[in-house]
This record gives sequence, structure tokens and C-alpha cells, in this order.
Amino acid sequence: MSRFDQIVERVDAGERISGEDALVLYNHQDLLAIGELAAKMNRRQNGDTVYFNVNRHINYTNACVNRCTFCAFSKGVEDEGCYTLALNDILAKAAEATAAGATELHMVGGLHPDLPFDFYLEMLATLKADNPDLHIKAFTAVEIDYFAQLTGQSIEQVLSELKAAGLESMPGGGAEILGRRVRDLICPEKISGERWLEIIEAVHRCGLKSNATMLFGHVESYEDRVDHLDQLRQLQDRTGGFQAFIPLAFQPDNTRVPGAKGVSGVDALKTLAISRIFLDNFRHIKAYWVMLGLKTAQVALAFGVNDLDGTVIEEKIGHDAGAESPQALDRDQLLNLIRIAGKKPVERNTLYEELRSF
Ligand code: V47
Ligand code: SF4
Repeated sequence: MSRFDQIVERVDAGERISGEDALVLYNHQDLLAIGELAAKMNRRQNGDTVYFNVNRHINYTNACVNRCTFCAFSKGVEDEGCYTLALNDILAKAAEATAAGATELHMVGGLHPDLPFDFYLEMLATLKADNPDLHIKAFTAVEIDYFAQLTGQSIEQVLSELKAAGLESMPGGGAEILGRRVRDLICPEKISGERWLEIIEAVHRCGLKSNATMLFGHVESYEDRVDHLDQLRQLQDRTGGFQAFIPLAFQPDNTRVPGAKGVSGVDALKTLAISRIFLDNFRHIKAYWVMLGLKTAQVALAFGVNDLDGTVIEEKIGHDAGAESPQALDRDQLLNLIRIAGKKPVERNTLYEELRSF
């Protein structure tokens, strides 16, 4: 029996696959067979349901003291195009989102050299006061570490103040590839992979859910990707605090990663499928259409993906790096994408409570 068939047999028996098995899958040429295995695992957990949510992204500032080589979004404070939104502008964007029926704000930004921690606390508190029903999913572990440095407080204290001001969960950014070799090449100033995991563990301990991402398609090897997945799976075994895993396909324009070409459709689908098979303790694998493109994101629904993010409305990080996807989708466009893939669309809130079936 081939290594691939042995893996299928073990997955069918409900067994967990190893890192070595995941590498066998990466090196296997039969994309459809990998997809079918992932689809089978997904069907067991989620049936034909594909979740989507109605959300809005707000990137309050692109000023950043770091210079990650893959990031076309960040600017120095003196650079042309550097911006920081005034609180009133942020409130206006949130009011638009509420009026459009959004249930979630997704908010991340650069590490601004001058904004005090109070800016973020006030932002959360006023947003929540104006929009009590809008769930605020905000900040990466990288920003949480920065707030701790700014204030001299512990991670736990920072999280507790953000939570009291209105933070309800966290997105999965800043993980990139967790291993040191790759981080030294693409984001040497960013917190280490160990620190990212330590902060997310504290996030889960304080009762907040988060997501996890993986930025792929730059300088990393398959081994680096599998090591990343393995570290996430181990943390999830300890905390159960991750909701969704989101592989982010690297967009190369305006970036400074030497030799990186971006991600092929085959690589994107393989990576989504292998994530589903390897991360047996993650209920949700999310296709982020902004980075994948709409067509690949739709086909991903046959490769183990059960979640399509989202209406988005205004996206900067991927589009500054040349993403060719639209800026926004409306509810009907999401419904259509899911239905044409033969799946059952269900609108969810941030915590995966079902709001509406169609
Ligand atoms: O951490 C930066 C990535 C992330 C590029 O949790 C890039 O629901 C591709 O984390 N090409 C932020 N990716 C986005 C993010 C996210 C997005 C959607 C949903 C959720 C969620 C999280 O974007 C950063 C970084 O990994 N990124 N530059 C680029 N050129
Ligand atoms: Fe700054 Fe985040 Fe961009 Fe890195 S990825 S330069 S930390 S905004």
C-alpha cells in the first residue's frame, strides 16, 4: 500500500496524521485525492454547511515601527501615504457597518510610534457605546506585545484592560511562519514565533477566542509550513481557544521579499486541504477570498474549507500588495458563490452562532 493510501486509511479510522504524513501529502501529485480526503473530514464535522459573516475591516493606522519585508501596507510616519484615522472617522465607518447589517468589526493596524495605549481603549469604548451589537474582533498578538512594551504592563493586564473596554475576540494575524529561520528572513523585527504562541495562550486563558493564520508562498519550505501547523495544533490541544485557521496566500507587489512569486492555485488548494486534514482540532478552515481570489476561494469549498470570509468592505493589506480581488462582497454575492459550489450557506456571528440559513 502506498504512503498516501496508508494516510487515507488512518484518517478514515479517525487517527491524527503526523508532520511526516503532512509532508507526504505536500509531495503527493494527486491534488483531487488530497482534496477528497479533506472534504471527507470536513463533511464529518460540518456537513454541507459553509459559514460566512457580514463584517467590516477597519485599519486605523498604517504607521508602523516594523518593516516586515512582505508588508506593502506599513509606512514610516514621515512617508507619503502614512495615515492614522481620527476617532470620528472610525466611528463613521462603524456606523456604516451597523447600518449595512454587519455583525463584526475586524480591526488591526501597524505599530504606531506615538499613539498612546489610551487611544485604543477609547476607540473600543466609544465604538461599543455606539454599536452595542457589533462584535469587536481586533489586534494581533504583535500589537498586544507592543501595548505591553508601551505601558510597561504585563500581557494579562493589557488584555484585561482591552477586554473591559470592549474587545471580544482576536483575529489570527502576525503568525506568518512561526519558525525562526523564516522570521529572520522576512520579519526580523517582529516578535518571535514563541512569543506569538505565548501571547495567544494568554488570550485564550483570559477567555477570548482567536483565529490563527499562516502567510505562505514566500521563502518558506513545506517543512516550515508543517512545523507551523504542528505548533498551532499543539497549542489548540492545550487551550481549545482557536476558532478558525486561515492560510493567507502571499501577494508580492510592492514588497521586498527577494524572489517570491506568489501562490499558484494548486499550492493554495493543497495548503487549505492539508490544513483541514492536519488540524483535526480546528473546527473551521477559512478561505479568505481577498488573498486567494474569488475563484480559488470558491473551489476551496470542495477542498475541506467550511468558512468564507466575509463582506470585508474596505481591505488594505492585500490590496496594497497587489491583490486583484474586489474590495468588498455583499451578502448576495457570498450566497451565490457558496450555492454554486453546491453547499448550504449559513450566516454566522463571530463566535460561530448561526444567525440565518438560506
Ligand atoms: O498578519 C501582510 C498578512 C495579515 C501580506 O483572523 C499579507 O479572521 C498576503 O491576519 N500578502 C493580516 N498577506 C490579515 C489577517 C486576517 C485576514 C482575514 C481574516 C483574519 C481573521 C485575519 O496579513 C498579517 C500578514 O500575515 N499579510 N502582508 C501580503 N503581502
Ligand atoms: Fe508592521 Fe504588521 Fe506590516 Fe509587519 S506586517 S510591517 S508589524 S503592519
